[in-house]
Amino acid sequence: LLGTRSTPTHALAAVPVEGPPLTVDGFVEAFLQELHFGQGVQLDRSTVNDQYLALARTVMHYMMAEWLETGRRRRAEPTKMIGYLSAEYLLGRQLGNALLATELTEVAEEGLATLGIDLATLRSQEIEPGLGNGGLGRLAACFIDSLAVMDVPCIAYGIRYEYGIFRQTFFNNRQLEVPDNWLRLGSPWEFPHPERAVQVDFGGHTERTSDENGREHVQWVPSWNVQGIPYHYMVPGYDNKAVNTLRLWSAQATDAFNLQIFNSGDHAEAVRSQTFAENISKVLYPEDSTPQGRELRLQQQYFFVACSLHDYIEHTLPADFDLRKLPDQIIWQLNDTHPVIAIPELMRILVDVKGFEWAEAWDITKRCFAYTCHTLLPEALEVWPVDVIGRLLPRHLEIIFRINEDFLIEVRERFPGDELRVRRMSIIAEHPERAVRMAYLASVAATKINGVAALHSELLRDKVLPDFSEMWPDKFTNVTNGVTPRRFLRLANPKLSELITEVLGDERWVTDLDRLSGLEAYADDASFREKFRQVKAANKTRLFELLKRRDGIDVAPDNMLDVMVKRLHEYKRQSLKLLHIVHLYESVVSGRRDISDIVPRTFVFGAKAAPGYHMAKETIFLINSVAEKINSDSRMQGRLAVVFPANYNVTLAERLIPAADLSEQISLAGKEASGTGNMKFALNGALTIGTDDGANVEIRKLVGDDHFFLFGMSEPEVAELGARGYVPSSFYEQNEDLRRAVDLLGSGEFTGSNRDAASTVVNDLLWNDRFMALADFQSYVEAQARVDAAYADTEAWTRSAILNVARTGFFSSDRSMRDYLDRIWLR
Ligand code: GPK
Repeated sequence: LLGTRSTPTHALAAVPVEGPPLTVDGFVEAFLQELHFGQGVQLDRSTVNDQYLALARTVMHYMMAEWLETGRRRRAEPTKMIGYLSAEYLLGRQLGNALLATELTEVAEEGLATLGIDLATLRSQEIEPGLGNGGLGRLAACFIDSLAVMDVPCIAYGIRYEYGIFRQTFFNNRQLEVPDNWLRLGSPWEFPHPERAVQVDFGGHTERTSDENGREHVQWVPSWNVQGIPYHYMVPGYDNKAVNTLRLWSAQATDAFNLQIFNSGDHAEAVRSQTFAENISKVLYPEDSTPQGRELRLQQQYFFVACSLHDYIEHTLPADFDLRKLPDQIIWQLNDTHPVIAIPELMRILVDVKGFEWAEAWDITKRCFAYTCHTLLPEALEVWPVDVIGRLLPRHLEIIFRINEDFLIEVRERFPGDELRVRRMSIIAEHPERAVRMAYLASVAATKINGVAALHSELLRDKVLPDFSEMWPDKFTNVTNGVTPRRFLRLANPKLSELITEVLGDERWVTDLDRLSGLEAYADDASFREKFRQVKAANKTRLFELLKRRDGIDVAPDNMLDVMVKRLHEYKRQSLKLLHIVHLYESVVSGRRDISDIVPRTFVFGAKAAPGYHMAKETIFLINSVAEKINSDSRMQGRLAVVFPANYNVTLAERLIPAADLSEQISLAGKEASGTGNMKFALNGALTIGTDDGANVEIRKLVGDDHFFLFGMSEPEVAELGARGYVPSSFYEQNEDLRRAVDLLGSGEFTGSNRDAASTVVNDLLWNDRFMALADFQSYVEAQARVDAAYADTEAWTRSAILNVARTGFFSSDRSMRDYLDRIWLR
């Protein structure tokens, strides 16, 4: 492979690079250059897409100068850096953030206007790169934003999926999945570096030889390979001239492999092998919180991890680097178990390729990795069958076995005679089939293991990995998740941002979110509350215009906006929300309650279901069916409405969250690792109705009980009810409201008198209800009544909303990054 290291032209001093001038004229000139010479089109003939691509490239010129300078500055003073390994980055649209980072928003707006172009139109032309499923992928995107803002050296590594998370549409109230061809109109934010391609091997077998000292050498003889082409994305800071790198790998057939087959005359086979190789980065697995044990997924995982380690060791470190010092130079942060195969890969590189003794290699490896767990559902912990790994990565399997052997010796030394414990802790599970427990492999190798919220980290220690925390208590720590204030406050809510800046006096809060506490005092200022309400009202109008344009949905302007947006999963309990809605509807149509007694509400859902998750898809069908019925019932007009815009994504979140009054965070306690949507809502002045779960616990503690609607069982109560034996039907029998709601839902009332269509969900609630929706129903309905009462007092509600904003600065992902630096990365 050519040109893998930069050419040694040390004689040529680096020339300072400057972007175009930061003036309207300078910007317009740069933009027209891009239009003419990048897009090859004159302004009068250009399409919106031409203009969008030219604009993106223009903004990139400004960022590029800072990116090059950041690289130069960092090379001059090398410090330990972060290698963030994540199979997902749910980035959202790039343009708005890039304009913000380069301080070009006004200049671009003005400059484009002189050409008769509307910036907002170009912004809506961008297709967001949906290279992630939900919370985990979005968290990675927030984290790399914060690291750039804090000028911490980080290379984020991942996969450049050709198709991201599917586009959701509804047909007859059911979810249909459409492939997300996000690259089809061009992708201006990336630039490929084919000359830095990395070869990745798969399959084959291993061979052993001994040298004259009797030392054994293992050679992996792979049977096929692909190459990874890096695509670079710039990750700009804010007001600090720092730009980090996101490096995403795209799979291609290796030329040698292709040509050999092609020359042999089998053109069809050559094409087939190319397709086969390219399949590796073809599509994002749409599962969330469930492991999908497909071989292709393991190929994806090893593919990006092997590319990334190679890229760092062979291309980023100096040529003569002493690998014994590797832990001083880098820490690889494993975003869940998806990249855990990096651990045996580093061992393979050190032992087989670089000639290290096993013990020394292990000592190095153990100091290079840290592991973040994002779940509490046991079925979501990744496990790979031994024969799948053996077939795909035979050498890695041997290495994993050896790591396990040494580890179990350590366990036996620490706990003599405790063979039960040895079996429990083994990286290799024996039942139901021999398989590698990736979370255990990560736990054995990692310097630190962290959960993503205080409660989650506690449960991780005590319930998910108790044996490991007993063995290595100091490995375990917590870092509560956070969200980037740039995208989710400054960009998504410009009106609130302006108001905040007005009263705080400057924009320092954007990078120092604790400053929001300065708003506390204004909660008691009636004129400020009035302004705050105007912002919320304007955000609602903006959202409703979008929903009208995007989905043809009409929303009553004055209702309380009650929002539940997140992936569809049983543990998140969209069905509990649905039961509440049906309960309200039923109590009115049965005449037990007058519609005028209900505070007018619009319920908003946004949720994608994994294509193979039957119960989740049936729940979507049921929500849409209930919405259809309620919205067409004249008695409900302007009083109760349910809207479910299709294809909830980052772009829609940015419009929805700033408009919300009430944030629904209603998972069963002990199941939601953290949640991050909950933080975004609070920061934008929505009040939360929620269980004592995930980061809700910390949100409530910070905003105070008076400004948070808590309901439901606590985690210990859930555990206790589970231990006693949970019988959902007994709750159904003992609660008339619940019984009526469940009966109506199951009656066919909402599903065209087709009972079967509702029965999957209803029967599960009655006879299984793993996540105890029926047990929490009464408490939920009571909390919703408290919401109604609170909302009726406009001034008090506004005060609470302001206090939510003022008290949640803690949830900035900048703070999360500081915690990682202090507790895990130890720089
Ligand atoms: C957790 F296990 C997983 C997963 O596969 N995907 C995913 O998005 C989420 N998550 C958790 O469910 C959230 O509670 C959490 O806030 C988020 O990861 C980020 O940590």
